[in-house]
Amino acid sequence: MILNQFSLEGKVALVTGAAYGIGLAIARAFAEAGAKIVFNCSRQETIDRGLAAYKELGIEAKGYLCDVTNEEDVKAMVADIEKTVGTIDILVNNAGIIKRIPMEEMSAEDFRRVVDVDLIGPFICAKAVIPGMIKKGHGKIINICSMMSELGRETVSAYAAAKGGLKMLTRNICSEYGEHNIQCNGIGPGYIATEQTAPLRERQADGSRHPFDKFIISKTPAARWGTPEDLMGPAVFLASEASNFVNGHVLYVDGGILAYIGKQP
Ligand code: NAP
Ligand code: GCO
Repeated sequence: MILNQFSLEGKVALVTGAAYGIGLAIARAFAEAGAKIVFNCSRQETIDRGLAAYKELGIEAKGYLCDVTNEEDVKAMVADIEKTVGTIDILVNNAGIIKRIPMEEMSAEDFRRVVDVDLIGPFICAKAVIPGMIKKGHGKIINICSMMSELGRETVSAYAAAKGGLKMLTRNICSEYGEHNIQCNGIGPGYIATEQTAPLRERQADGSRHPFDKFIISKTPAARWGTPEDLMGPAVFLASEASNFVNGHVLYVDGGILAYIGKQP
């Protein structure tokens, strides 16, 4: 039965940064497909917020206080998960930050921090889970990329560099570990209504829509912002056996932005 291929029954899924936003939606989808959920954030208050959200949803999730840029902490977290929950079958590198600063005003420290979280963090997390996946004979790694894995725009130089690198890290993990039945793919969300993009959608003083909000609507064939829920189905597909021969691919879930020149003003 083809639908059985989409089941995550009995799988252990680690979704980084999954206290709210895109990560919470993906973890919720995995739980509904049968997976056990583990997540981590870098602040205790976010962990607490996430645990309350999962409880509200009736999902038993385990939360870890762990900054994805801290390799020792990530290794300790993965070891504890393997001991107390089980070997990780699915890793979603979702945790991420953005700094919107014109390049000539951005410090190297700011640039480095964004790359640290958005690119080095996924490397550290993938490196920590791969040995268990090899032993188990299978694994799924999903890297949350971005429109900025393909396009640039003003003020997001660090983020675009990191997300472009994350696309290539995705392809390299595919290349290096495909023979161990590990599939590594990316999801490239379009513009999604979360806390991260809230500043781009803020109502203006006169009550009108933010100029960037109007811009994105004109650049999206779907003529709307995406929601975290739009990512649930694609994530289950890439986490399940239904995608066992899909590897090194970035699936853009963008309402058609990358295909569209944009509506004439
Ligand atoms: P968000 O609302 O800002 O949530 C980010 C999550 O990551 C939070 O739970 C945050 O918790 C956690 N996090 C941040 N730094 C961390 C670190 N160093 N270690 C561990 N956890 C960390 O983001 P979102 O909009 O849901 O986006 C999630 C992912 O999708 C990001 O990778 C983002 O780049 C990507 N994305 C977003 C969009 C969009 O339009 N929203 C589009 C494309 C791609 P703490 O702060 O407590 O650590
Ligand atoms: C921005 C936005 C985008 C989205 C997303 C688009 O400032 O341009 O934050 O970068 O977060 O990455 O796919």
